[in-house]
Amino acid sequence: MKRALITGITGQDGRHLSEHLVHQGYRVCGLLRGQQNPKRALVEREVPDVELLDGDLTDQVSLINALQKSRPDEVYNLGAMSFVTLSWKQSELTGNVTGLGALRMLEAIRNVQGSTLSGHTEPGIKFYQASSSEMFGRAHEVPQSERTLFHPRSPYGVAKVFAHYITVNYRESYGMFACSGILFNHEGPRRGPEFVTRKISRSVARIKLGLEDSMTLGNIEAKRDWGYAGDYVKAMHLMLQQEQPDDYVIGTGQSHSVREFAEHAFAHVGLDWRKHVRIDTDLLRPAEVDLLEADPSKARAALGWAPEVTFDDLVRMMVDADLENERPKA
Ligand code: NAP
Ligand code: G4F
Repeated sequence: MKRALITGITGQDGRHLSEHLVHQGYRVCGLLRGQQNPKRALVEREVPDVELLDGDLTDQVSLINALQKSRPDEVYNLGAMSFVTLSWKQSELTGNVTGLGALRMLEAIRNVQGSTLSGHTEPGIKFYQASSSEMFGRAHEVPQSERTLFHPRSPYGVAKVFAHYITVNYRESYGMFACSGILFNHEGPRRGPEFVTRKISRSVARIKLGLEDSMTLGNIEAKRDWGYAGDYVKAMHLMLQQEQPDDYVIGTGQSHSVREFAEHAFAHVGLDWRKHVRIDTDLLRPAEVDLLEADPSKARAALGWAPEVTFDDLVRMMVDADLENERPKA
């Protein structure tokens, strides 16, 4: 039985990935932070087979302990402060968790494998780093591939660039089996309500049910390459099953604006978005990422990976799930 340790187990991807790995026959451990983490119950309910271990990406000893307890074949580092807007307000903490957290985990792996600073690590524990299309930021070309220059536009993006390159560096310096998945936006009913897709699907449901009348948005012209999280975690797993470690762009290859997402979501319940959406300039970001669109051809060719859920399916899935969540219980 293979074993995996996942950081960020309480997040959208952690819950999808742990489900996928349990289904593949893995024994899965998840790193849980804090003494009263309110999401513990959610993970226990959704993925009861996962064993939760205490730890925090800002505390290296806790990472070493978690590795010693779980003895994983594969580590998936999904833990991060992942909300871009918050990264301007808590930039130092973002750098510490999202950037240095990856370095701490890589060093913890070297520590438990008994390697020295100058020595090469046996490619024992395989490592996956959750890199992000946010690293492309003010994108130098469209679409973006593994060869596109990075130009991050937020403290979050900058922290992810550090985590990405330290992963590449540990692969090159110590021979570690370390991969980065450069994932474009992926969503679904488990998406946090602070992100724009879920904010829209939730508001659409509440407006349809008569619980609210309107919602606010910031920059509705921003374009993203949106896919379904359940599809994307399969690519993470596939990367660690290859002969050689490498980095891969994961996305659909199609982009849509926030405006289009809202249009589709309101239309799905028979409403006109223009009657319910107000623009709030306070929601604009200090520096915006205007257009992200993936070139996932390397992942298609090398991993045999392709997304299954279309943009239209994704919007419908999220709105339908929120109609169910928001419907007053009898
Ligand atoms: P998410 O739902 O925001 O989950 C983030 C996870 O990180 C949570 O489990 C959170 O735990 C954990 N975390 C936060 N601070 C931590 C700390 N100090 N120590 C340990 N864990 C900590 O994010 P997601 O959407 O699942 O994304 C997973 C990863 O992929 C993240 O690294 C994200 O940056 C990256 N990514 C996401 C996307 C996307 O579109 N979803 C695209 C590219 C890359 P708590 O619940 O305790 O806060
Ligand atoms: O949904 P968002 O907050 O996601 P963003 O910034 O693209 O980041 C997400 O995807 C990244 C991958 O590229 C991940 F690495 C990251 O962790 C996260 O998962 O915003 C999407 C777009 C932005 O351009 C934003 O300005 O939507 C625009 N937007 C317009 N109104 C809004 C809103 N975003 C939010 N969150 N809330 C609004 O009201």
